[in-house]
Amino acid sequence: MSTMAEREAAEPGFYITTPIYYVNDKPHIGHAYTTVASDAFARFNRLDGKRVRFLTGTDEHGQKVQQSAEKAGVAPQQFTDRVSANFRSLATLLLATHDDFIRTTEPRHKATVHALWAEMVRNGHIYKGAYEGWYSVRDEAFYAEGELVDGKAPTGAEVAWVSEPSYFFRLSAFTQPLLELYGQRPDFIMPAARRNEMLRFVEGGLQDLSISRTAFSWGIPVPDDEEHVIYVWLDALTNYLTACGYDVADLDALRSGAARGGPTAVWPPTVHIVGKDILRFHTVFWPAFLLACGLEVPRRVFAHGWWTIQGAKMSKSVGNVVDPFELVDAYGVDAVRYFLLTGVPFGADGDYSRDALVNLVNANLANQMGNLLHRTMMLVHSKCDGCVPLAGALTDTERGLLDKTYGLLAVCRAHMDAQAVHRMADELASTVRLCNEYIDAQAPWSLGKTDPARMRTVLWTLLEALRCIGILMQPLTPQASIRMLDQLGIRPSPSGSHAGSAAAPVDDARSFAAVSPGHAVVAGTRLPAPAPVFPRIELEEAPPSAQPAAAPAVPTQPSAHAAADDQCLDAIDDVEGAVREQGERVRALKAAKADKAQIDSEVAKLLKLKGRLAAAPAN
Ligand code: ME8
Repeated sequence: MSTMAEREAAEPGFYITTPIYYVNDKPHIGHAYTTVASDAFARFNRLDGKRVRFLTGTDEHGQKVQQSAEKAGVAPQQFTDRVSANFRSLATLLLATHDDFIRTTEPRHKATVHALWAEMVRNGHIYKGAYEGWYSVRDEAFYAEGELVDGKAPTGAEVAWVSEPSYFFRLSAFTQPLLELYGQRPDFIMPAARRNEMLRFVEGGLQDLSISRTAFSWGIPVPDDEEHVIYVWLDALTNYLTACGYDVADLDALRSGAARGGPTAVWPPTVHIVGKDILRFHTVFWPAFLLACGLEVPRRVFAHGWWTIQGAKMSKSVGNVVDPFELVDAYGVDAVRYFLLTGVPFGADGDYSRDALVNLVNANLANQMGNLLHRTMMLVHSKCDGCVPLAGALTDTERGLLDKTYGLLAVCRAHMDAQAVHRMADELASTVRLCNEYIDAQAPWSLGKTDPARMRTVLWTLLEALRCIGILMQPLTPQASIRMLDQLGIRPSPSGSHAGSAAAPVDDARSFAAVSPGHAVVAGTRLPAPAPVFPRIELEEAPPSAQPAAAPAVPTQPSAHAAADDQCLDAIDDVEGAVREQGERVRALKAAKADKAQIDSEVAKLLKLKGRLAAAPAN
């Protein structure tokens, strides 16, 4: 077994960040989305043995925040303290395993911003002039005349004419270096469509960037010129450096790579996860600032898509903002995480609806995963005294199922390396479906009487597949996965921690290294009594949020599942045979004391089939 120090030397660090959120307003599901996705990547890599550093936090300076504080009638610091605490609570509620929560009003951050500024001045990249042009406070962004659409920012935000003295960053000098960067590193910006957008933007040529404001005071002052506050995006982007503990004294070490062996040892970031709205700041300004200081640029910036409500942007004035606190309260954290992570392909836009959430969670978690676990556990308790049974010889069927299950880790890793978390979830869901087909085909409830040895082999195989699936589900549904692994008797080693720790629990029975035959479930292990792990969501009358109740579902698996079920029923020619089969399925589920919701759903299908039989014309 390797020591921690050996592992640190051998393993590259994995440094992942969310944007730091503006504290002008309370969090909504868009913020929850980025945090949950980043957490899934952080958890995955931690469980996969990497030294992970996961950073989130709040962006607290700038005109927008100052105006919000004025509107609330409180001092900016008091205001930011209050709103930042909401974002911190949200991260905790979502079970985010961040190692650090940075606030840009902290002294450590001011030191790093000043260090970066001084370095840019030293390298001749900053000069003083005057800015005349359009500025959007909502976007905290400057816009060229040609970018405006109907007198507004391309984002739809209001703009105002600004004319003030300003420091400038020589962004124009970085047009070529940035194009070279994009050319040499095709996966620096992902997804590819976003990369092309940025490429076109930079190919158009870059203007120097105004990096200070004088119209308000809520910001980090420019060193030696306190009339100016530093542009909030230069301030904000620097948070990724601040959190590594670097300040002015460390820049040289960071540049030469000498800091690599130090305790932080994380620069450059592996991936910045951002929404597509802030891609330009992260893939044009940020790498240019870093190049200007001779620092390494991040390895990747991944822009995910945008959640809308019935196709519209969430906005308080429309009253369609989905509150993540209410959502978690209504459905539980695992359901919310699972929906956000798998409801739409990561990178694409999605339309939020409560029905889509409920359908997806009920189809994939309650009906498939929960039911498989519950049926297996019930049988182990009723037929094997609650102990892992001893497997006999495995047939090709068992070997095929288990090979696929052990192979999941490599497949999921490839998906997660490309931030395709939805694909990882699909892989797990399709393996669960295979397991359900296997249990239906093998019918271990009947084997108990006819061939108990074979029944034990089938149940052992299911427990083993569930063990691997439970381990791999942890990044998606951490709380339910703990309950699932507890049920399966998979104990974490006392030193293995999965939350908020850079330490990689590689020797843990719940880490990904355990997704292998060498860690298989052991016959004779006593298992706890079965208990529901993935509860079914029953729709209440009122939606939990001020959102339209009848929003169309995103094109997700649940509706596809429901439709597929209906289609199957409609396409049956031999209705009588189907009624018989369905009756047997219901009896088997009852015998296995399966989940009530699952029995009800199968009974509903039976009734539907009987209805069709009754309605069929007599020959
Ligand atoms: O831009 N759909 O902060 P911000 C998906 N402070 N994601 C959404 C979303 C939606 N409808 N709405 C918000 C800022 N997000 C800056 C960042 S980083 C150095 C500074 C998510 O509070 C998404 O990640 O406006 C988006 O990029 C981010 O919240 C914007 O948060």
